[in-house]
Amino acid sequence: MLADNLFLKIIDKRIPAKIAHEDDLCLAFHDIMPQAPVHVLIIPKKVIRTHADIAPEDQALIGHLHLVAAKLANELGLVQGYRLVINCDEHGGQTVPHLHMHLLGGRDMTWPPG
Ligand code: IU
Repeated sequence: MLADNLFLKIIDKRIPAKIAHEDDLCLAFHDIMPQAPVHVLIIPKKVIRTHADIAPEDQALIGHLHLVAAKLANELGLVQGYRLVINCDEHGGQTVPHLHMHLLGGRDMTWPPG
């Protein structure tokens, strides 16, 4: 899975990314094709292909991703709010097969999503 290898390469620093946060469990970096003034991807270092593959033992890890998202939203000045998105598989529009949370902010979002 080439695209999966690509996020792993970002984790391993084999390809560069604009990193917003890193700790033992996750990495957050600015999306290369931002869909909002702030568009950060938060990814677990553990390989989890998609949302449907999250296992009971990942519960704390997934909670951690949310805490990091809230911290980043605060640090990046998203005082008027933000949107978190996790795309799952084909109907969800997932293109990279490594679980990732989009943190989007800096503009009004529309609903329903496309
Ligand atoms: P999706 O939910 O799988 O569609 O999101 C994948 C995102 O990864 C998408 O917003 C891409 O712009 C982004 N991305 C990236 O930031 N850097 C890359 O090298 C690749 C994709 I490939």
